[in-house]
Amino acid sequence: MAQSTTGLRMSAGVAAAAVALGVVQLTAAFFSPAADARTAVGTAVINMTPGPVKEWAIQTFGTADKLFLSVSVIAVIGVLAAVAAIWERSRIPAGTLAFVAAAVAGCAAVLAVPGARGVDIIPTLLGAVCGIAVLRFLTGRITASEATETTEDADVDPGRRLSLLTLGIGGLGLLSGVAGAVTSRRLHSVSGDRESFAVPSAPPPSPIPADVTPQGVQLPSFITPNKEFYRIDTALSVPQLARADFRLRIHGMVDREVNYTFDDLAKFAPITKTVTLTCVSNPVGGNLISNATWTGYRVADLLRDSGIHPDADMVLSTSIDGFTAGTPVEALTDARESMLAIGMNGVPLPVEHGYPARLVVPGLYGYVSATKWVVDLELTRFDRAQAYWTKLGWSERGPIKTESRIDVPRDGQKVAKGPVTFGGVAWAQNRGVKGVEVRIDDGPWQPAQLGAAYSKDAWRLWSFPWTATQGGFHTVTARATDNTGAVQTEDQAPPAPDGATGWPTVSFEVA
Ligand SMILES: Nc1nc2c(c(=O)[nH]1)N[C@H]1C(S)=C(S)[C@@H](COP(=O)(O)O)O[C@H]1N2
Ligand SMILES: [Mo]
Repeated sequence: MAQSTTGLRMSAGVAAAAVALGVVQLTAAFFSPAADARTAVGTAVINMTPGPVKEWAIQTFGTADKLFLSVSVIAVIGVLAAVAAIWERSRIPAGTLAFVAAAVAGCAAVLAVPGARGVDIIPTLLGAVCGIAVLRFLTGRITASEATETTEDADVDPGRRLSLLTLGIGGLGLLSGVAGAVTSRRLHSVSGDRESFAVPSAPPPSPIPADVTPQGVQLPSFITPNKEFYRIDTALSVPQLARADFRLRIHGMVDREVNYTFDDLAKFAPITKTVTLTCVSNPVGGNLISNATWTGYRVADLLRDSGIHPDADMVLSTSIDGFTAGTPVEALTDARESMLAIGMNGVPLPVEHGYPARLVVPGLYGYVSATKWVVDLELTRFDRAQAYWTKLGWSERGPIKTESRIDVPRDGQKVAKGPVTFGGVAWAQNRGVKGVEVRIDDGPWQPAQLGAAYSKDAWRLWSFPWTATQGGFHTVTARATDNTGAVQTEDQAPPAPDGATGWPTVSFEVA
């Protein structure tokens, strides 16, 4: 019989954990977002995960990395609770102690959230108390059933009754968790705030000519629709920062500290620019790259009144959730017109892309420049401050490398004999793409046809008409040249520490 009660005890642990998490989630809805221990713990896990593992998660799961993390965290908690519950006895309450330890960890994670206050641990404490109560109640009943079992008087199987009770309690925990998540989304969401915001009209950008897109091949659209724009960040739940609560503090190595409210920004002249963002984690051939038309203000204008000290060489930007990026002062103030963006493709920034404001710096990978939900710009020096990814071993400087990608054909695609058009994209932000060359098998490099160059900060679409004559397997390879004359390097490098390199190659079969 010992075996079956072990199973029961494990289920009791899982049910107790479900109740604990459910109570936390439900009560946290009525506190500040920091009180959400599930998110706080997940964020702590992200922060403590070694760099290479994070990199692997981004590479493997891309935009779904957070779902993977949430599921893993919940699975780990469930397994720990199940195992701990096996050892819960009245003399040595190991399960209870495990719950207490989890509560301590949860409180620590909550208090580590930027802006958290002492009261924000109340939901975690409540959850722990309820979880422990359920654990003791259920394990107590299980122990009692073991004792009565020998009498064999039961007309109803006590194990079955206990299983149903456990299932019911666990289900209640799950329900309150879902209710809590839904409620907190309702209470904290800024989507209404966002919808009521009219992006200021800036001088319109020059219209995008039809010939930015090569004919005869299905390529990504020149402007990426907001919904398809890649998303990478460390935020487990998307920060909800209303315009009324937004402050941008400029401080550090400046003569005058400045604090802007969102409304203060309106005194600056808005601009519109089309800029391609790229993630340093993008492998050769990857899709962590997208192009949008941004509306916002020149960072140079925002910095102008603060009196930057001449020896400051870095702006450490911080988001409301504590992410940081270190950007050269020069990149933020030179002619490339780096922006504090508030609009994306004609609408307010989507919440997951940084509403109400983010940085957009042409020519630098996102990890050193593109801070979303940005609230703080500190003028400092590269030899004094380190940003989030730099602490994890990534390069402190992150200029985007001259790269290209083959979109057509897909790897392994079958191509019919006769004429076919291949194609892809190429980018070298802040320099511009001058040319793309293509090679079939080990043949000579041949110039691709280029879509019109719209701006040096936007990617360029390219196509390559070709006639397939020889059956069998072939490869196609591409390389870009930027406006400085630099040719995309053949040397293969992984994304860490400063961006992947190598020529993209795709295999296809002529049938
Ligand atoms: N607040 C915050 N901003 C951030 C990040 C982050 O983790 N948190 N990630 C950066 C990275 S690594 C990239 S590549 C870009 C991606 O911007 P997107 O999600 O709008 O495409 O955001 C940058 N800004
Ligand atoms: Mo990134």
